Amino acid sequence: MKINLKSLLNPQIDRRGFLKSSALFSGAAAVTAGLTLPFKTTKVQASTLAESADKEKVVWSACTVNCGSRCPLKMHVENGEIKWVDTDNSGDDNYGEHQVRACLRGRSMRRRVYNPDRLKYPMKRIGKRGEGKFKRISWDEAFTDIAADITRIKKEYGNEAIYLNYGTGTLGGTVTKSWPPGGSLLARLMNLSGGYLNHYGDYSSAQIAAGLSHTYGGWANNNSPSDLENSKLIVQFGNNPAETRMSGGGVIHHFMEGKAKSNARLIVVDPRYTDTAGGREDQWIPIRPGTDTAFIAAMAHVMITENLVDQPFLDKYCVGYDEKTLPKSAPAKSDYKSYILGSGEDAVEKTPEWASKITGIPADIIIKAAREIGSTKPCAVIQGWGIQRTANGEIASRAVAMLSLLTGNVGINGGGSGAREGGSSIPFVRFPTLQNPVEASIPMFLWTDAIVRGPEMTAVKDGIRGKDKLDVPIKFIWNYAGNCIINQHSDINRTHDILQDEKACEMIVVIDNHMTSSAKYADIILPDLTTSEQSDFCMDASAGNMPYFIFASQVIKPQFEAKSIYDICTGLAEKLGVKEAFTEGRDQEGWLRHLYQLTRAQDPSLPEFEAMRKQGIYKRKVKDHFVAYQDFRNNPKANPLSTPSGKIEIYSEKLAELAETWDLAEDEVIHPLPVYAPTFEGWEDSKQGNYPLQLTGFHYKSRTHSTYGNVSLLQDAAPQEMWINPMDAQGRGINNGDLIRIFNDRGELHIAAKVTPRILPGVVALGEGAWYAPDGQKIDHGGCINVLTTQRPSPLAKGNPQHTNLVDVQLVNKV
Ligand SMILES: Nc1nc2c(c(=O)[nH]1)N[C@H]1C(S)=C(S)[C@@H](COP(=O)(O)OP(=O)(O)OC[C@H]3O[C@@H](n4cnc5c(=O)[nH]c(N)nc54)[C@H](O)[C@@H]3O)O[C@H]1N2
Ligand SMILES: Nc1nc2c(c(=O)[nH]1)N[C@H]1C(S)=C(S)[C@@H](COP(=O)(O)OP(=O)(O)OC[C@H]3O[C@@H](n4cnc5c(=O)[nH]c(N)nc54)[C@H](O)[C@@H]3O)O[C@H]1N2
Ligand code: SF4
Ligand SMILES: [Mo]
Repeated sequence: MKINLKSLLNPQIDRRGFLKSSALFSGAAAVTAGLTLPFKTTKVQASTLAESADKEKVVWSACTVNCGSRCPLKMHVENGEIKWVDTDNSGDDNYGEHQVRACLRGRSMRRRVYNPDRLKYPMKRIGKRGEGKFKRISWDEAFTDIAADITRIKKEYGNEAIYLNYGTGTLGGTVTKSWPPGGSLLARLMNLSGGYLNHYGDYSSAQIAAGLSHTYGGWANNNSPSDLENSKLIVQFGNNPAETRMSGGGVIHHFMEGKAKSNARLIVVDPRYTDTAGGREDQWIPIRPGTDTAFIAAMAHVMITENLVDQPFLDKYCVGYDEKTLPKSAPAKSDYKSYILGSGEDAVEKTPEWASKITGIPADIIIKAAREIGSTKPCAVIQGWGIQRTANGEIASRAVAMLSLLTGNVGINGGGSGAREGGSSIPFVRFPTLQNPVEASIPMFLWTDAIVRGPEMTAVKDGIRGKDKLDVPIKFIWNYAGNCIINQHSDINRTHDILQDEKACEMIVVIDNHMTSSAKYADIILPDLTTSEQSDFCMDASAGNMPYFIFASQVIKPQFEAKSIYDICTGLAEKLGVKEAFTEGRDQEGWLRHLYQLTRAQDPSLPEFEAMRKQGIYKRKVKDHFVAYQDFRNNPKANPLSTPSGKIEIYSEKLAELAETWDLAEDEVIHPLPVYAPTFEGWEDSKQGNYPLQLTGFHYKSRTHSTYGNVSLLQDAAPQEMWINPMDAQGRGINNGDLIRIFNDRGELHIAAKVTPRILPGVVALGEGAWYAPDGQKIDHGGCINVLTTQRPSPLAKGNPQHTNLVDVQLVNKV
């Protein structure tokens, strides 16, 4: 079988070109793709995996990046060097016990381990922040300097000035786990040394976590994707698992298997024709970014006026659908139905014609979709996180759930809640990181603000938690396995300016494998081991109904002078006088054995430690699909939700209270109902200012954020380019492949254009995570979207609206 690599990574719109997911992820497909990658076709049985004295040995490792999946890698080693990489090919591959096959990124791990960008030694900055000029220092000097700085900053400002920045590069590890910050070894180290300023929320899901939690109480769950085998209709909002949940263990595999069994129809709502649509969809509904709430309101209008709503469900389980179930504190006519029918406060009827103008979706399509969703049961409504990584993402996330509520699909097989896919996992005892004595916590997105104006930041204006306001600005940043100092945080040029002031944030320590753009802003760089150079337990991420975990064993010796995070923290603990408390007398292997022993004590059916090391991956078949809120559905009195009312809150009293008490700008909306509200840099704004195009971002198969971004083979297979509709391109004289400039008041980048009808006119799109490559004139040539994004946070979560941007585009050069 000969498969073209480009077709693997770029499934065609054409149904004939459609590839089944198992082919996409099959080892055979990748190894015969005619790559120059070090892939081979040799089959290695699990039983032969034991370390042997032979020239070649095969060791189980893993890919632990934050892509929403988690994959075992089988590293083929000769004379201490990784020669090639393959993946899980054990068992008979029946669905439910299927092979967890890595995607092409994981399979190129060798190219990250031996990358020319690899950090080799501890280094100290000698140029300006960002210049990338460093000198080599010893580990002892690095530890001594860092410990001295921690001690000084603690004394001058207190522990609240020491911040653990967001970083998800090793999210999947146990010892190496980099996020949440409180789960990392740095947290353990700092907690033994007086604590640190924490953050809450994440760049992934801040808005949905803050928004949809008011509907369902706590983190909103959804059915496992395997349960799609019971669905008749699937509606995906801003969700692209074919790129964002790749691999044999990921959501896309369960999604494909489930859909194949049920033959459910599929509607994809997205400004882009995604790879998930890619021939699988029955209908693609392109939509203007940030306008889903209007589309949903209009569908609600159709469902209400055509009697398609599940009134008994809404009466029994929900608060505030109509006036009957409004809480006492709510004003008259403040229910959802009144809002839709135009008898509420704004007196606007949310008709399909009204929504059509806002969303760009023709009214007849809105009507047809509403009828289909309203009359096809069970219907699974699922949202990705693209829709909520926007300026009003909190509200948008709540709006999507309305479709599941209006149709009574919550808590049943084949239905769902409208949240992101759920799944099951195997409970695993985590590294104990101890209690943080510092109670203050900031929204993760506002760390740059906390450097500039920390003491001005309050609970009601900036969402500070744990106290009413911050007392000190951030003075020290730990940045472990993260590229959010620059590449992944919004408005790179603003961040650059903030970090130029060495009296503001006084110390930045970056712990990474590669010389990233963030590392270039470090005062001290510490080179970490890759997963291949150490042992760790690695947990699955979104595993449908087949949870698993991986024992990644050390494959090769540490490269250069790199040290593991465990040894780095131990070295620092010694300087800070807390070594014994930190290690408890164990080394990394000792901790792995200890944590696994505790895990096995709670679940003796798990294999023993050495057996686990040998078999690499442990999978568990779960018979039943996970159905979110099933207990609540079956008996709401006995199993109330954790919302204030115990019910599903369409009208949230808590949000009404926050809307009253929080300090908001005029154009910021917190509302008890999921109402449509225009936002800054939204579609309405595009009609007024200098920037007529909405720029939306997406997570790209070429990389996991920025990780793997320096593997040239992957860059070639799925190049960085900006999507633009032929209508927008024509007016600007742009043809496919031409070099263009994308710009707004915050920045400018130059990149090739992909002229394609796969995107709605008026909207352009760029994959996030490309490596920032400035030319000294503030123009980026790497295609890093964050030179264009804003640091203005969303109203409720104070989260990153990184998919909400206005830009213009011009031709630079013809190809
Ligand atoms: N504009 C825009 N920006 C975005 C997003 C967007 O959609 N649009 N998405 C946001 C989201 S959802 C997220 S989660 C963030 C992700 O942002 P980050 O968490 O910063 O993710 P990465 O860019 O992958 O950076 C991970 C870093 O970890 C390093 N790393 C990998 N493996 C190891 C290891 O073993 N040890 C160490 N020490 N380091 C390692 C990598 O080299 C890399 O520098 O980006 C956010 N930024
Ligand atoms: N290959 C790969 N996989 C990844 C990652 C990666 O970087 N690379 N990152 C991982 C991480 S940390 C995360 S958080 C997830 C991110 O997962 P998501 O947030 O779900 O992924 P995105 O690609 O940002 O957004 C999904 C889709 O939303 C669409 N979209 C954007 N704005 C709107 C809107 O207003 N309305 C609608 N209806 N659609 C909209 C985008 O076009 C995109 O196709 O992916 C994970 N998986
Ligand atoms: S990037 Fe994700 S899907 Fe690809 S190999 Fe790594 S864990 Fe698996
Ligand atoms: Mo994320």
